[in-house]
Amino acid sequence: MNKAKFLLFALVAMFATSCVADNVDQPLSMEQDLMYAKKFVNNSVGALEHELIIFVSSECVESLTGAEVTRTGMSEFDAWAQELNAASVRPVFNMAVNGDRKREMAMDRWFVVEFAENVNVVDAAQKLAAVDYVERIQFSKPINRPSVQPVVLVSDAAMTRAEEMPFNDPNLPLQWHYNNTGNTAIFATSVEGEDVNLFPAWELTAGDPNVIVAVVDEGVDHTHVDLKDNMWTNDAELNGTSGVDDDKNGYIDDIHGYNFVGNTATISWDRQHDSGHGTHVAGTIAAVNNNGKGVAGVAGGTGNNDGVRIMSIQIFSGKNVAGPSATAEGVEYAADNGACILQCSWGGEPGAIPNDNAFITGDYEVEYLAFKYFMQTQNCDALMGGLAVFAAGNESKPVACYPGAYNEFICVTAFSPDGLPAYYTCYDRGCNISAPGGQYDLDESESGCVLSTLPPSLYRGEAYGYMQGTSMACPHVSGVAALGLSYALKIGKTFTLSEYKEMVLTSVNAFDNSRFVGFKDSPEGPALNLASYKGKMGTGKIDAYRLLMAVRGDICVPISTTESNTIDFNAFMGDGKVSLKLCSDYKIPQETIDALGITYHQNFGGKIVIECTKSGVGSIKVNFIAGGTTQGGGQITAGLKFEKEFILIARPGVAVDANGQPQNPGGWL
Ligand SMILES: [Ca+2]
Ligand SMILES: [Ca+2]
Ligand SMILES: [Ca+2]
Repeated sequence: MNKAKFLLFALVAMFATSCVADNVDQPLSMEQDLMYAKKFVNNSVGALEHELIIFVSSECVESLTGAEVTRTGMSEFDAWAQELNAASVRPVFNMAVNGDRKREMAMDRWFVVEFAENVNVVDAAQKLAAVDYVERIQFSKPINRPSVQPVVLVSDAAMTRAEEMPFNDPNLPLQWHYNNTGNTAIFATSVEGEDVNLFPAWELTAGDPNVIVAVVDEGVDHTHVDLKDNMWTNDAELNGTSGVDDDKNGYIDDIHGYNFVGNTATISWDRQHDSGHGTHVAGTIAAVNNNGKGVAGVAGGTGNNDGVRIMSIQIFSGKNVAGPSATAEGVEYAADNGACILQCSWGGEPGAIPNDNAFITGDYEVEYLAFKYFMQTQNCDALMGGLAVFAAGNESKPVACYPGAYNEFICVTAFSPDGLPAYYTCYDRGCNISAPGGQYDLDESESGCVLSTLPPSLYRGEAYGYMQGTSMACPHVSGVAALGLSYALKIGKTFTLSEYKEMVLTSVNAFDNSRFVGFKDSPEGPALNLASYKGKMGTGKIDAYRLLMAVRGDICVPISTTESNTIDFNAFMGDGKVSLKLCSDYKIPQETIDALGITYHQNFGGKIVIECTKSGVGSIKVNFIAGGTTQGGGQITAGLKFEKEFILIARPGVAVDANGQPQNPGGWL
């Protein structure tokens, strides 16, 4: 039992004793105290004082649904509601949509009780715990909202040398996070290739409108010139009657999502204390590509209305945050209205709550149930479930924050343009994968941060700007995951959620451990001791092209542009221990030789040596022989010969083998 829980228990016991005289003839026994305490899902520290969330026995669902809070017909509950001046009781979840499946998950048994004014919620909960058919009570504790300070990109600062770029968005050359050329004007210690490897991926797909990503965040500026065409649109509402729930999904006039803070279809993004966080995150996933305007998004299409779609699930507004039941409702809405990826750049403080899954699934029961429902909902033909992606947190602690830390969500750490951990990123426990989150340079210049869309109405008409954070890394992973699903739709593949998570988590470039020595200076706070980050940033750095190759079923072989590579292709076949012989003949297309700047290649005793100079992707066809032998020139004397194509991904750094382990350079000699 942790300390917070213990304190609550002590408090509960005290209240139990003090209210005994009013309600029952006999003092409560120790057993009864324990029974009541067991009904509390979480502790009350920081809880909202105008609501409680309750889970009731199945027999009273009907009485509580649609009833006035003091006239449910259940006398104990009505008496309690009258005493506390409760204002309403309503179901948390929308049972009008997918009701059967929700009932199977007991989602119909969760209710929110709201009070007319603030009450002592511990007192209220304690009294409610005495009601038999109230089985569990969750204190309503809002999550922390992310704090960021964007730097606005003034419009005439846009780059003009976009002609060599795959798309014509004028600021795309500044988006190092998609294609890092090692430009030291962007970041003093920039390293080529430290990006999500987007350009070769875009040659295969740039999105699909059937993939809908729910941005759970501040409201997304759906009027933004570089976002509006990629907004999810509820056509029934768009063409429907104002004030009427035209599609009968339980929400009136919800055209691009819903505002779960204000419980209104009016999504907002420029209230006082808004930062544009939701709009920035949305732009990374799906700013409209190739429209000659602003920036590009990871899965923003090719300019032919073919980007993935953004649904705005607003849970932050100004200083206000949606409580747990409204957040749960938002996640449910995303599942019920077509989203297959949940983009969540927020969470609690790392270390403030124990990162143990029983705690998470137990103490945040109503939100967890909504996430579980989302993960079990199929909205995309390519994915049998829903993928939830979270930011790890910006407190530079060796632990991720909840909910990202939970083992069914993908939790994202951040690296900077030098390919090293960003100075603020959380790491280690609960962290699964890394992506560019950017950072201010030592001279505090901002171009090493992530460039995306901002609401112009919040920034005096400027529509683009820089932000740094794991919040900015997270949408790179959601965006790449959305791109992978777009490609899967294109080539007709379908994956289970588990398969797809594995593919995302392993479609990475390894961190170069040889660089994790000494200290990295940061523009704020203490220098990073790099050794403590070694192997703790997640599986590696997300690579869009690799994910597309994984979707296709092709094997990627990482090679170094700075060291000689001695590649044992056998290690990439089967479990790496298959008895195969590599034939001496192999083919590297001229295209690949040019793209990677290959200066040397040769077969030496069953391994192929490749030396190259440029970051990029290419391919090689090698021949294996099963159960036979070869003579010189690749002639088979026995056995079965087959050809296999591998994808080569060239990046600077240590040459690694199939397991991401450093090779022994020169070992073939
Ligand atoms: Ca509606
Ligand atoms: Ca309507
Ligand atoms: Ca654009």
